[in-house]
Amino acid sequence: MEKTLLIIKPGAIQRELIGEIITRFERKGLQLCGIKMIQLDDKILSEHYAHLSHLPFFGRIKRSMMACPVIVCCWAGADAVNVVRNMTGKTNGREAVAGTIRGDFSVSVQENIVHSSDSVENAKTELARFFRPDEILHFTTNNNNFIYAEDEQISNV
Ligand code: IDP
Ligand code: MG
Repeated sequence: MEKTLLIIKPGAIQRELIGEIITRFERKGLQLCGIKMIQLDDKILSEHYAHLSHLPFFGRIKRSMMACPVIVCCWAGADAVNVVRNMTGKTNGREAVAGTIRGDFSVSVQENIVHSSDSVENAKTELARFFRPDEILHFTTNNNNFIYAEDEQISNV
């Protein structure tokens, strides 16, 4: 099954939204196959947010992500990257649709609760950035026949 990275950002840790966020993905039918709490540093954030390095507030975005530990999760499922991205919502919490995580819990562009990978290729790079291979667990759950039709239970790593 496809895998993607979700980061529960410092704002969500401080606002005690960890359980709420994890519950959403569990209830959707995605499988949690890696999770840990870590303190991010400038080096890993400079890599992770390299596409924003030209912005005048790049330093501020990184400081916000270092304000306290975060939780990094690996979620697996059919089309997991798109499914998680759609459940995340638009970057700007004020524009994100209600029902999405950002639409329900954020009124900010920067303080937008979670990060999720935006493409299958980036998901692979980002998972490798935050997890060692042995921290992603491969195991079967016994409810897959009720979550997917037979032809949807594809193994696309
Ligand atoms: P994404 O998280 O929706 O993929 P990106 O453009 O990749 O959005 O930006 C990464 C993160 O950087 C955002 O989630 C947000 O926290 C922050 N960010 C992006 N653009 C802005 C901005 O214009 N102002 C403040 N923070 C921003
Ligand atoms: Mg992004």
